[in-house]
Amino acid sequence: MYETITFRIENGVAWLSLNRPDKLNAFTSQMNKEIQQAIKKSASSDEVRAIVITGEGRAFCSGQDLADVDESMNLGQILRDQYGPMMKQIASCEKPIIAAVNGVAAGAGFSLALACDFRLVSEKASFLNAFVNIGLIPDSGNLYYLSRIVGHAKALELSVFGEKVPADMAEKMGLATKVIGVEDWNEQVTAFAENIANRPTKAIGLIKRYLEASYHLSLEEYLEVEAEGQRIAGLTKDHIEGVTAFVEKRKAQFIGN
Ligand code: LHQ
Repeated sequence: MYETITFRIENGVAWLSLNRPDKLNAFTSQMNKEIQQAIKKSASSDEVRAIVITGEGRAFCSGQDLADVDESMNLGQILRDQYGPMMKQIASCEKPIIAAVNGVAAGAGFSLALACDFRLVSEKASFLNAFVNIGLIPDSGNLYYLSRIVGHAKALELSVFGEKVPADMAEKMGLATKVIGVEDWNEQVTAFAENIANRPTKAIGLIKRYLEASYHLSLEEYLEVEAEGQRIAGLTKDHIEGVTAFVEKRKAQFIGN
């Protein structure tokens, strides 16, 4: 069904893998479309409680396929039509999304990793804000997320110099949730994703929503929407289960609702 990605659901986790390894998983409009279809399916499926985005072969994603770009194109329109909707979809998805950065993440591939909620980073991976090297500005939400994650000064530095950031440096900057050795990669990524999938994922979705909202609201407005969020969380079975398990001194069994 998919031509440029692979997609499967296993143990509550949707696994979405970019699948153009010869081009280091560079984005085409087809790939962009398929990623959005897979995220939409994951967001609406009761079977899915966490989503992993990763890449086949030695790269995570090398950004826009440069062989697909020519001078006549309006890059702004490509962003409005293809990349913007994908980034908004990731931000508004009320399920945790993990980027399993198996190799280099460059250009919009870096932006994709930044837009995810967690970044598991292979020790052989790197991040590259490649845009400036071809005379462009970081796009697909890159500056928005990068400055929030690493701070203004580092975001500017990475964007202006366009140099590779290896995994150990990425971890120091706060870009990596965790750096993982090559030999443990599959095992640890699976364990991390399944651990998240077994948490109260409805509450995690609300945490995503309200953390993002906090940047755009006054404290007074924020406290009001937060109260609504807690009202919703308070109605979940997971809330009752969490409190009951605490009182009964046992491990809670969450269902994501
Ligand atoms: C590629 C690519 C690639 C095609 C490697 N495309 N083939 C832009 C415009 C439009 C609107 C929307 O917004 C954007 C956003 C962007 O993403 S702009 C930034 C685009 N990305 C880049 O500028 C990164 C370009 N790639 C690189 O700098 C290097 O390939 C990296 C550092 C990622 C990896 O370097 P190496 O490990 O040395 O691999 P390589 O360069 O030898 O690449 C292997 C193959 O993959 C090679 O093909 P070939 O047929 O010669 O084996 C590359 O041509 C191909 N490839 N990136 N983005």
